[in-house]
Amino acid sequence: MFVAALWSLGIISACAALPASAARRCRPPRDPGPVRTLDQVAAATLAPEALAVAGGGGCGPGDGDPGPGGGGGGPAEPPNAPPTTHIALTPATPDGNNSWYRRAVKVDISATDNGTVDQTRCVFDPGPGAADNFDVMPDQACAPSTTVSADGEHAVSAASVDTQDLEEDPPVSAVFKIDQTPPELAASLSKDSDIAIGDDVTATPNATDATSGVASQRCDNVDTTRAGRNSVTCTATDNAGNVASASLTYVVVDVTPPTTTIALQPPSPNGDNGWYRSLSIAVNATDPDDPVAATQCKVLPANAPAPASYDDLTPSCPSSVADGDAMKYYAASVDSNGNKEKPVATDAFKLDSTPPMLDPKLSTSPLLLHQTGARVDPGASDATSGIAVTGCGSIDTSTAGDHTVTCSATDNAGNTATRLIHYTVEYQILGFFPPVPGSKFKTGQTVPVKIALADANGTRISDADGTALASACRVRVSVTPNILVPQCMTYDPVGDQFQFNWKVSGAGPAMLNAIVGYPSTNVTTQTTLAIAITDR
Ligand SMILES: [Ca+2]
Ligand SMILES: [Ca+2]
Ligand SMILES: [Ca+2]
Ligand SMILES: [Ca+2]
Repeated sequence: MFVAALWSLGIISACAALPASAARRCRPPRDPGPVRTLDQVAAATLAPEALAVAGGGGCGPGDGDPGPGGGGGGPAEPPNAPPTTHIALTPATPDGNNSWYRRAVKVDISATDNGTVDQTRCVFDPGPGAADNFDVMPDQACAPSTTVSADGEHAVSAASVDTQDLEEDPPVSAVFKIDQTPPELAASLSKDSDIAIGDDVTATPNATDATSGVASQRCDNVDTTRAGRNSVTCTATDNAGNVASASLTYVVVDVTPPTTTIALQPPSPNGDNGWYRSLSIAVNATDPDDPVAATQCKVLPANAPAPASYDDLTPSCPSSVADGDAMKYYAASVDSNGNKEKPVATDAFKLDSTPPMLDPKLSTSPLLLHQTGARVDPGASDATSGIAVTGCGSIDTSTAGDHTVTCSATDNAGNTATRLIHYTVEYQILGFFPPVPGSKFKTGQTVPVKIALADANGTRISDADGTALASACRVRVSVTPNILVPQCMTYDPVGDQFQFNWKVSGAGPAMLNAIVGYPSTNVTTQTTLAIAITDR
């Protein structure tokens, strides 16, 4: 300004004394025009048209050309003014957040002048002092259009000179910043191996951004509710608004085996002494994570070694089991992910569903009419819980013939068996009476065969009974072998005896038989005598 003012005032007339660079800025005008006062120069300096983008001044205002107020007579030539350089950015406003561009920026540099622009210089991202004025900028014409695509904060400065060597000062400048690069994610999990179902696992994005910095970052929740391969997505946004996302894969492992339950039905023993008399067993398995693949079971005596795990069992889980004392039912399951239950579930029971066996036997055989002291042994046995109570009804010998008695037994589980048996109260046969004992039997002779029936005490039966038995042919005689088929004997109420007159036949040794039969039974009472039959 001082130098320019001196020119205007004619105090110095040339730039010969100045350095070469300054000489270009300050070459004297072709037509210096009238001399102006300092006040006039100051007024020109403040004129609006003299202000460039980033201010005016320098040598420009008042350089040689007459100012508005200058000149004496005649029309005034407008004063020369330095060029005005324009920097236009495209897009005009940043498309990202926080004044960041998220794309390349086109920088258009142009200049206007009241005369003719001689040269426009520019410098991108200048170092310190490299854009202070036109002269320090690279001595080459600035490209009208430059596209800047590198991430980072950028500055561009430009200034022009007109053909009259009037330089724009200070230069115009613009700043802008570009971030086209999304953040980088290095997502991590709080637990990245052996993740079990239900584990509390979080994902962290660990985002970084070299240019504009990370504005926000987050990860979705890590789902550990199911076994298997899964993924979680993390996202980050930089301050320019670039978004990055990353997916993190993880594997959730099912480490929980199924739980098997054994349900006895009924739930508590339905017999005596802690015994079940009937039992069904329901086995059920559940798994909190995945399907139950299989269940295995085994039934063993309680004192047998317990199976340790699923593999020690067998594929069948019966709902009914065999009788046994002190049994244990074992069950265990495996899930679809291969987790085997251990230890195995177990429940203990003792089962006797089988009534006792009865095999009654008379203490006395044969059993005679009016015999005393006779009884029946029930012959009870029980293989599982054992006999608790057993017994039979009393034996009735008051009448001859078929009778029944009932025996029963109860095992320790409460199972009861009864059995009705038949027994026959028999007559005692007295005889053979004379003449049969010691006789010789000759063919063709007639021999009276005589017997009597009595009770256990030897008391003969009543005539009424004897007559009835005879009429029913209950008392018979036979000679074996094949000599005399059984023949009805008659009753003699006077002698209280039965008789059959046998006309002897056959020859050789034979057996004489007296046979008493009873209604409703095949039981007979017999007495026999060995005889010898001769021809004469
Ligand atoms: Ca000009
Ligand atoms: Ca970025
Ligand atoms: Ca499971
Ligand atoms: Ca039993």
